[in-house]
Amino acid sequence: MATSAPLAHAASSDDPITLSASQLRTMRDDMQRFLLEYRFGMQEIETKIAILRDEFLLTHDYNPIEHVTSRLKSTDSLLDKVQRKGVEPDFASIRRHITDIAGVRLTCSFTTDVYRLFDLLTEQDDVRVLEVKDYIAEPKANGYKSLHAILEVPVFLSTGRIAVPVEVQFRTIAMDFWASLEHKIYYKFDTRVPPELLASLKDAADTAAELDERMLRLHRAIRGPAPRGNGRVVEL
Ligand code: 0O2
Repeated sequence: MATSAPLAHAASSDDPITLSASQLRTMRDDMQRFLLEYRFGMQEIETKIAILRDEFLLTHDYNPIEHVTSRLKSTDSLLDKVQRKGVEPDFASIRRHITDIAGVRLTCSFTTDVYRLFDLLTEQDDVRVLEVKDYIAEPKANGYKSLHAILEVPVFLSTGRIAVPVEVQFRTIAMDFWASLEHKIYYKFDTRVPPELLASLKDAADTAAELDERMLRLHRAIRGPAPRGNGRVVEL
């Protein structure tokens, strides 16, 4: 695939253009191949998480992961973002500027597990951390909490090694519950959410954070200190 091949004019111009069936097929194939690389990157991260979960369960009789979901951005949503961010509509520019084409969301019971999993993944020597946004330490104004990381992993293709960025979101069950409801409300009101609902959502985020703290205290009372992935012992 030509890495700087333009994505026709779909994302940059409103001018009507005429494409032959074979040009359209080539564009579709290029896009599928481009997205496939991200699917492979996502699978690499999923495998790393599955290994950590299984090994943790076996070694420590404890599973720090509640559930894992993954998604590849749809072509429509990718092109929307390309346009919104003013990115040049060619594969090389998209690769450089859009880093959440592949996304993995990892939900844990406790905030301590969120950071433990973050450490265990980012300490692996084939993982490169491109960016970290800690919305748990510094929640967004609306109450959103999650730890975001863009992790670059190697993928080995028949043509050689490529590095693929994957956005990994780490959060607790309570944070996840809140975020999925907030997401639905945001879409239902087409981003114009009534102020009283926004206030109520913020209030719910505070309640969720309080629940996280209380559950963690209870968990610590039951289990006591727990081993960290690298053998160090941390207070849970
Ligand atoms: P989707 O469909 O979940 O992928 P970016 O636009 O990504 O370049 P941004 O917004 O600074 O830049 O990135 P950030 O802060 O890392 O957030 C990216 C993703 O985090 C979002 O992806 C959401 O999944 C989630 N997120 C961030 N803020 C909020 C929030 O206030 N509420 C909820 N519910 N989720 C949030 P997308 O692309 O919006 O959607």
